[in-house]
Amino acid sequence: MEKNIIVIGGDGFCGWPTSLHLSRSGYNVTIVDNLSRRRIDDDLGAQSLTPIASIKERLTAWEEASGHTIRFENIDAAQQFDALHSLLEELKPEAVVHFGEQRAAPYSMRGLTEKRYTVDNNINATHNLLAAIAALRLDTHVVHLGTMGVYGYDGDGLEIPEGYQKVMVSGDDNVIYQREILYPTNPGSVYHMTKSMDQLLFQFYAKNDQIRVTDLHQGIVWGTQTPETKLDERLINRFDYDGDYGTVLNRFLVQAAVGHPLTVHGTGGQTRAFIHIRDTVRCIRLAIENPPAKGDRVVIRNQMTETHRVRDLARLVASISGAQVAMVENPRKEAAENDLRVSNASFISLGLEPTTLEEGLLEETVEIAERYADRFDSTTVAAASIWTKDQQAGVVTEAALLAGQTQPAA
Ligand code: NAD
Ligand code: USQ
Repeated sequence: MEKNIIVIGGDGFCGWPTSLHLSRSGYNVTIVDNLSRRRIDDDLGAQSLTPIASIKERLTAWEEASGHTIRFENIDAAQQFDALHSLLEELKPEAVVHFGEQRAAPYSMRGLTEKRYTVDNNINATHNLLAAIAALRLDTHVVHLGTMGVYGYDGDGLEIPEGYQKVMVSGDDNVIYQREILYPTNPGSVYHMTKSMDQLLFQFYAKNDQIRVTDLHQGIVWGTQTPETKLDERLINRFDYDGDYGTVLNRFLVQAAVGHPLTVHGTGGQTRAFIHIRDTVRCIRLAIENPPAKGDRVVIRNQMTETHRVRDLARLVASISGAQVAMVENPRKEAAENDLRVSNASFISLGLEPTTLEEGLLEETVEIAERYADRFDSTTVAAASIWTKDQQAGVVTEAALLAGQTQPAA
């Protein structure tokens, strides 16, 4: 009999290709999604560069292309506890992959409504899932998509471990005590803060109810397609490029394709971790296949393959495309320059073979950014969500273009 898997947030950028990959790998997949992300797109007046089909069309296309069926349940995991509880009771899933959160840092800093929504939605969704599994006494493995951003970005070169840190504490009796603690969190937005809070929920339920949890601290996902989403045009994945949901590399690629200057925030000295969407879906399958034992502490794996400095990415994209670079105001409150070294030993030891930027960049430029360039809407590009009143929106100006011509050395 096929094993049941629930994918919460299975209509989203990471969740959709993951659902297809798991379905093709022989799991019986049920997507839970309240389609909130599609509604937020409408509210923001921003649409995916790629034309994404409705969830109904997507599921029909998948059945036609692969012969597999995926069930869909429109449930709000944060608000509809009873429906979530009933589904878990019915399916008794082997694993629940939890992507169902508001995931944009800029959106979470947009205003009071968005801050409160992000906290309510993300914390409630995670807690509802854990509380339901505990109440039903299921042996379900929870695989959660967390973020590298919980560690913070004021790094000075110390390698970030996978979730835990050994520390020595000097007691008032002058004895040195050893502890292994969650790596101290240092979130840079309300969104990243919710992921830090999720960690405590997992720690508690793993200890109290022996729920098996894997928390994946994922870097910025780039790329669009996976082997499964390429099977039919109606299966195409979303590609966000607007000021709130567009992530840096995807934004630079489409900006280059349409002749818009590349919007580097501040000095572009921010170093971040990246992973291609194809590797995201593989990592999630690897995580499902390598669960912790009942009673184990939460397994934390860093899900990233490369680190890059933002201005180096801009330089790389500009050198391929001839795009101009603009050093715009940084709308975020973040370190202007940081180093980042991260251990990803856990996935490499499980057999992950990373897709590098070098291999994937051209495909992404030609097959996505250039192909769908006519759908680009320049009015959604500026990053307008500011972290505090001291920051300014990331708008392209003459001064920003001039600064782009005289960038600091690599
Ligand atoms: P996304 O916005 O494309 O997808 C999230 C999906 O979850 C959407 O379809 C949305 O409708 C759904 N959802 C949100 N709240 C829900 C709720 N209460 N009930 C049911 N469904 C709900 O985001 P994504 O890029 O696919 O990210 C998925 C997860 O991965 C997020 O938790 C995010 O924090 C994490 N992550 C993403 C990235 C990235 O670069 N995209 C990087 C690291 C971690
Ligand atoms: N940036 C620019 N120019 C742009 C857009 C962004 O310079 O046009 C800069 C930002 O200021 C930031 C860096 O690029 O320093 C990364 O920003 P991002 O929007 O690409 O990524 P981020 O806000 O960190 O969030 C994304 C996902 C989030 C996930 C996170 C992983 O939206 O869900 O958790 O990546 S991580 O960054 O590792 O925490």
